[in-house]
Amino acid sequence: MKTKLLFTLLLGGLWGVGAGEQTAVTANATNRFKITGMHCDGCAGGLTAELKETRGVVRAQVTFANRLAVVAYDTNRISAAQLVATIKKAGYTAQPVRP
Ligand SMILES: [Cu+2]
Repeated sequence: MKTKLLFTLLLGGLWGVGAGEQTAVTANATNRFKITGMHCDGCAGGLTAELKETRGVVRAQVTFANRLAVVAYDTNRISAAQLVATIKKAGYTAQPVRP
């Protein structure tokens, strides 16, 4: 009984996530930002998490080794300038890297 309930919740959760992704945010742009102010991998991990929680961001990967943030996002929900502002709010400086 308990197992069945758990299974149902799990299935519902998975389905919910899938459905949400289909209707919600679609990445139509990817930008790279040079980040200054990071001191370690922890900073990069924290900033990655921060970006992933930001509305309109679909994928984010910040690496400390090359001080780079790669962000895939939905331009209907967030702009490159807003991404820079988000990174600044997290305590770092971001400069867009021209491809
Ligand atoms: Cu750090």
